[in-house]
Amino acid sequence: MQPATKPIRTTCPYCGVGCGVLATPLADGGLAIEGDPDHPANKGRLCVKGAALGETVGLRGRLLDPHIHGRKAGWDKALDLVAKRFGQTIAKHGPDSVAFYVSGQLLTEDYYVANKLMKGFIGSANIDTNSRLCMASSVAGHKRAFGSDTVPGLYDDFEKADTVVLVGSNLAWCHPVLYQRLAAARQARGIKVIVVDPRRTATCDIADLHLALDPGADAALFNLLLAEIDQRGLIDANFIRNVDGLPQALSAARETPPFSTGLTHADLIRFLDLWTRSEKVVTVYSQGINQSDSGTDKVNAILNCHLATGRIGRPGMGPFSVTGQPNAMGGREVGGLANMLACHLDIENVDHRNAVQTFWNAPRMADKPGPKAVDMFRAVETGQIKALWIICTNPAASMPEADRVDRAIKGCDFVVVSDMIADTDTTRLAHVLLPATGWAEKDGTVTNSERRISRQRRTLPPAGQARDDWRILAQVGQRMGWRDAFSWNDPAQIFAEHAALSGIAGRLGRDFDISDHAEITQGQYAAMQPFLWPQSASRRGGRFFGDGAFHTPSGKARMLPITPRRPATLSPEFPFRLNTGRVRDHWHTMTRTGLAPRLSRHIAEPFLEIHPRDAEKLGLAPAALAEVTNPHGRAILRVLITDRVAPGQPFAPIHWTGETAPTGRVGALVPASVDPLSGQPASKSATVAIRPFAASWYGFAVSAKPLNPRSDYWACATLPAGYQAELAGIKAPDEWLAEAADLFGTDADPLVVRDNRRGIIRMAFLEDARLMAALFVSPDPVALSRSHLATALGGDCGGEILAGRPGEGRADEGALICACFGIGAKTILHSIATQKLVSVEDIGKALGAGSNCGSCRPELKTLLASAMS
Ligand SMILES: Nc1nc2c(c(=O)[nH]1)N[C@H]1C(S)=C(S)[C@@H](COP(=O)(O)OP(=O)(O)OC[C@H]3O[C@@H](n4cnc5c(=O)[nH]c(N)nc54)[C@H](O)[C@@H]3O)O[C@H]1N2
Ligand SMILES: Nc1nc2c(c(=O)[nH]1)N[C@H]1C(S)=C(S)[C@@H](COP(=O)(O)OP(=O)(O)OC[C@H]3O[C@@H](n4cnc5c(=O)[nH]c(N)nc54)[C@H](O)[C@@H]3O)O[C@H]1N2
Ligand code: SF4
Ligand SMILES: [Mo]
Repeated sequence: MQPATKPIRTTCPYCGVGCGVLATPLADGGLAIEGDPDHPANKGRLCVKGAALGETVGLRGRLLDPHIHGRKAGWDKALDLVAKRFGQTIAKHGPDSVAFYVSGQLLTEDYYVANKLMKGFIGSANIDTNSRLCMASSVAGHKRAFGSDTVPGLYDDFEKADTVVLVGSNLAWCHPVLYQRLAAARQARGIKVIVVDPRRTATCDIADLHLALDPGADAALFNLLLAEIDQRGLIDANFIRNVDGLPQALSAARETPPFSTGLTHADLIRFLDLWTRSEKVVTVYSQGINQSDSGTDKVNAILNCHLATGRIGRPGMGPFSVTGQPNAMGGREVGGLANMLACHLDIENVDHRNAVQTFWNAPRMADKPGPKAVDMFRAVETGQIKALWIICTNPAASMPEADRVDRAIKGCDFVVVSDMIADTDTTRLAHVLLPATGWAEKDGTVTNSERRISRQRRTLPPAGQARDDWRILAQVGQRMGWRDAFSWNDPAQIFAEHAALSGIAGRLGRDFDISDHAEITQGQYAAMQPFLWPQSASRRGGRFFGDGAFHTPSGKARMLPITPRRPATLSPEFPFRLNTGRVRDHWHTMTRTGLAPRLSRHIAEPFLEIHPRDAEKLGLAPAALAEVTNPHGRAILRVLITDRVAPGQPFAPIHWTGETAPTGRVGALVPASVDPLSGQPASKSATVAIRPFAASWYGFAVSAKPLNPRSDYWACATLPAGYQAELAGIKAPDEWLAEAADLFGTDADPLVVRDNRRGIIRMAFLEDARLMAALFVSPDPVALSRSHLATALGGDCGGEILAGRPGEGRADEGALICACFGIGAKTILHSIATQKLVSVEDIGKALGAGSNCGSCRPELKTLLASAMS
């Protein structure tokens, strides 16, 4: 396809690495995507999710018009209704009877407007965000230790360090470009990499040491490290003058028994040696730390070690919280959490509050923190919150106790949902549904994990009637009677306002000050280059805290005494601890990555990683289905037997929903137990029971048209030429032909092969000799080449398709490994064997695999190892 215009510099809308993207509009309305060689975060690299962005910008699945009670409506009608219902509810029940639940995937400008509307004009702090499920413990830990929510370091530090410790972070899959930067630097400089994760993840591929500690034992580990730091005389006498709380922190640390982590003595000693002997040490942490009911303590246990040694804010050293969402940081800057104000100001500090009120000329400021996400949905459940606006997040799937949250939203008097996608678990619950512009259509800024602010630029026109989130919010604000305060014409004006407010925050001693941009013009905004905050007359970019100046009232940092706590105890009834997290090629509830066929080829179904010993005990065969239950919910997941997880600690990914696999919603199993300080849920630790799911039949289907599955178990995914579904049921349908007709929405006659003795049925629906749909059913998990059927779909074929494997002369690719070049495991293994390939680089040269985005390099290594063993 010919490019219609020049490339536009923008930013990837997925993870917090914040890679620069060059997007070139194509004549067919699509986008060609490349990494931006000039963006400091990625220097031209992209991972497979970023590289596949062009496949997700079509109109498929998009919400194109406002809807009221399921019927299309004009914008004016929809906005009038939202303003009226919010206004009436506030008039009758007060400002705390309404709430916004927003997202770290909003742009800073959107987020700023939402906050201004709720905290300054509606006059309530009933606004919280999905960052509560993500970064809240890091925020709370930073604030306790530094007096501000500041990430001290830069990505460069990963490359300049001698030792990098990744704690509860699967960087290879979740921050792939940062992982690649680290892997390259490790190769060049011999950096030691330590992974601290109960699970052996793809990230362990570059680990010199993998510490598979007991779940939740992180605070104990870092307490042991702190005691060791002291033992070895490594407390930095100079730096510690800027730190309070050392004696208390040390005495708590000394009480931690040496065998409280589940690690061998030898591994523990290696860790203590590596950490203490490298002055240049970076400790990176993510959801294995944050998503815990003692997440804030875990964060502070890590920060303690860096403060005690003064290893902070200098090149190659420091604690580093990697953020998940593209604008998790921007959300924190605008005060997206219910307990914060804009520009890192504090809602409970009267000077801060007054400064913001004056600046906004706000009629009614919130003066106390609002409820955190879990409590907010409880208030929805009890009816205290009567009108709720959900923007850019899918809480009916992603909140803990997701079924309960789903019921709470269903019971709410008035629910508004702004999303770019029509059908999600949450949009289904809306009274008013508002179409938002998507990534390619939006204009604004985002802040990545290292505090770098980058422009996201409009590359495509809005889909249908979609509007920008900031504009939708401002138009409601205006309709509620605050015309002047919400009268911006473009995001540059909002950015300028935020920058001006940050100057006031800077003068009040806050870290977030970008007042250099307070007078920014539209032209300057259009040309803005990525920059690090702060940007003000007194300070530009760089690292924080190397100088020993902190943002607490005393100016000193605080070490905290940490008493490690264990996660929820198991019971005979619920003897497994379910760990949850992410897979390489999908993003959260898959509303966007689910649209790109190549992103579903890596993993196309919800699964349960379970240790061989557990599987044996439970009678779970490979590829069978397991039923996972607890008092909060139930899930049915494909069994993946592996010693990557420890016995008793199965793992399930979070990406499946009512749209893609209704029994794969693992959020339904996560209890809403939260960290007492941050309110962040313990999403890594659900106690569950597991048993085989009593399927009497299993099926696999492909179809050129969307499928309509209704079986007890199903999981759908997108293919290049249509869709696929895994199916299973407790009781077989009486009539398979009728079942297939329903599933495929067709009354055509299929080719059928039956083996009644083995209970196998195979059907293929052809149209002019082209394969339009096929269904394979068996009493055992269906063994057939899925990639073969997927490739055959839409193409010429005959009855041989019912053999379920490639005919002569056609290779079966096996599971997709390299999504960029579409190369499967079997091809790679074949080439390793026949061409005597011995390294990932060899594979790259021979096949291309792994040489573009590099996301699959850990898996290539595993394939090499398996081929050589
Ligand atoms: N591919 C992909 N990338 C993403 C996302 C995505 O959806 N898909 N989402 C983005 C977002 S919003 C986020 S927040 C990040 C999350 O990025 P990560 O935090 O790296 O990802 P997770 O898979 O949630 O969890 C990380 C690891 O924590 C481990 N863990 C569980 N319990 C413990 C424990 O007690 N201690 C320790 N040390 N580790 C433990 C898990 O085994 C898991 O491997 O990823 C971002 N990037
Ligand atoms: N069990 C378990 N649960 C978890 C986690 C876990 O590890 N385990 N992780 C938690 C974490 S860290 C996170 S961040 C959350 C993520 O959970 P969610 O935020 O619920 O997940 P997303 O799928 O990213 O939802 C984003 C929604 O916004 C829509 N959208 C995309 N762009 C736009 C836009 O520009 N405007 C608007 N209005 N809508 C848009 C998308 O279509 C989608 O419906 O999940 C949390 N839940
Ligand atoms: S690492 Fe991948 S998902 Fe993250 S910002 Fe870069 S391209 Fe996007
Ligand atoms: Mo997240």
